[in-house]
Amino acid sequence: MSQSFATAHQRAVEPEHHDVVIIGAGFSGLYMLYRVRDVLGLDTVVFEAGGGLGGTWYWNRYPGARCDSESFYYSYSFSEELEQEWEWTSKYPEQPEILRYLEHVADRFDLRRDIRFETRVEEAVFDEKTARWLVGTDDGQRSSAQFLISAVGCLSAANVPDIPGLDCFEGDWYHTGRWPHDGVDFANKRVGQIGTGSTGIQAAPVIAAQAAHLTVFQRTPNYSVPARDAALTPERRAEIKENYPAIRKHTRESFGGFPYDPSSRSALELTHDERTAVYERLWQEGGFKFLWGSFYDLLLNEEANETAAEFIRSKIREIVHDPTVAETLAPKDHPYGSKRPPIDTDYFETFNRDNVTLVDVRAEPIEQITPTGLRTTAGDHELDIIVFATGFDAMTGALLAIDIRGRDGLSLRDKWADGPRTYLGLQIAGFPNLFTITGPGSPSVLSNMPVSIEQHVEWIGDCIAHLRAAGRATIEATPAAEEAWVDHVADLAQLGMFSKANSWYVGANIPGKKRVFMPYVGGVANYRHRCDAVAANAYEGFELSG
Ligand code: FAD
Ligand code: N01
Repeated sequence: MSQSFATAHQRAVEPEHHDVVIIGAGFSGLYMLYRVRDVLGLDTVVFEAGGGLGGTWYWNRYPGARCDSESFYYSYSFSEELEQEWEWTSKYPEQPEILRYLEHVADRFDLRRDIRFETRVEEAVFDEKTARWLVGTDDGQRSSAQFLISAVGCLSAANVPDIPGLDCFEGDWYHTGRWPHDGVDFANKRVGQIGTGSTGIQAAPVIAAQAAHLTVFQRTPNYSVPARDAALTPERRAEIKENYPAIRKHTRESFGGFPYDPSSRSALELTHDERTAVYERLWQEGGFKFLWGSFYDLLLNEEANETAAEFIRSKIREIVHDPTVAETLAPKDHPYGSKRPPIDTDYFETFNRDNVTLVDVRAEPIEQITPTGLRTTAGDHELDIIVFATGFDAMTGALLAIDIRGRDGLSLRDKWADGPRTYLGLQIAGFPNLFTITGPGSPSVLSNMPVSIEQHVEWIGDCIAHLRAAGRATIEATPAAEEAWVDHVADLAQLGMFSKANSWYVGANIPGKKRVFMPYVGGVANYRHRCDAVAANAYEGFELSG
């Protein structure tokens, strides 16, 4: 028996008993709590490692942090009253506003009383005799529950790369996903930023405007399209509120959870000039419509994709004055959209500033951090502050940080050693009554996430209600259903552009992580229908017992 399994059983304290334990109090955990406590009437507790609620929006307080789904659909749809009373100020609100929204949700539905903050779940063991989960937290407590629901987030386990010398750095360093609550003063500082993903692209323009000097260390250049944020006028807000039922229906029945109709045209059926006119219009409009609303085949056909990729490169060359810097910023080694595409506010323009330097760490790799800065193979960069915009151990990192043991002491870490295996991204064979909101094998990070989160929460809530009504104690994915789903997810991933990049979708950003494409590429609407059909068909692929 493993050390951890023994530890959970041997903790001296008597466990608290609940119907449901939820791990995490972000978008997912908050709605899950509402659903099982207020709709189903179950005794529920949420454990949250952070000092407050909000998940992503609690932790990511870096300069420039904001959403890139538009606020009117980057929000919950489950309460009409909530929808009608909340006023978003802009298309892409900044982190404080999104956090305020989630705090409002928690207050409105009186959620805080069942959330234990600053409480990290360290282990969870399924006790076969009682068919209950035994959950151990870092405050030494243990809890038992019939159902264990993971709402730990796909992008919550911060990744600080193991660069030699960080311990000896005499300046300050920060990871964007663990940003200090009272901010960072960049005035008169020489700042180094490692990373040019969505986060780095949001942070660099804001840091550059405050710091004495910003050096951006880029490993992979990124395709980015302007966000063109704008305030929402009272008329626009009224129009959105009036149309909410249709907007929400649209998002649920769409491919990516966005309320836009995908284009029915191929990029290859237009002349070069006609196509460029489409790209130009969407570039001026800004946001994700460039990807979703231009041509249907950008993520399906490499030649079509290249037309969009080349358009973005041409824009980078137009914006950035120094041709060498522009060429370094222009991505050429992966298709557009094969890595999570960012949108930005003045990212490429930032490299025209006198106080900004771009360092290509593929040409001159980082060797080490020194007491006074960062050394690449080409020389030393003196720095007062290092910002790690280096992303997350995505999709599996937060879940596997917990020692989870299913039937016969089976460890989830062992089970997933060669990549995550789930049925529908919702359950794992060998781990009865454990549900994973936005788990690997579901659309999750390939969608506007609140749509996928709500779908999972509602499916799980309905499933628990079904079990209780039917007098069943457990539900568990069968190994055969899991196997078939894993194969299906992998087959779909081969079809488009996604397998053509070293992205965090495949775990390529974490040294040693098995490369497996983790999200489900089949789209939000298909996926929803599949989950609904499984439930309607007596939970096909699951075994219900007890
Ligand atoms: P999270 O918000 O990550 O919450 C998980 C919570 O679980 C965290 O608070 C964490 O502390 C807690 N937790 C984890 N492990 C434990 C443990 N062992 N014990 C206790 N607590 C634990 N998505 C979009 O669709 N559109 C966007 O515009 C968008 N913008 C984003 C911007 C940023 C900067 C980032 C990082 C992500 C963004 N995302 C966006 C993705 C975003 O993560 C989701 O939209 C959503 O917020 C996820 O909610 P969640 O509750 O599932 O997870
Ligand atoms: O993380 P990332 P992120 N040496 O992994 C580089 C969501 N999000 O925090 O590409 C040098 O994308 C790494 O290089 P490479 C969104 O889903 C949304 O930016 O691996 N560089 C890359 O440039 C997003 O996709 C918003 O070669 C290293 C960067 O660090 C997800 O969160 C805003 C390195 C990491 O990019 C993660 O985004 C922010 C090393 N050792 C985030 N290790 C919205 O606006 C890593 N890098 C919605």
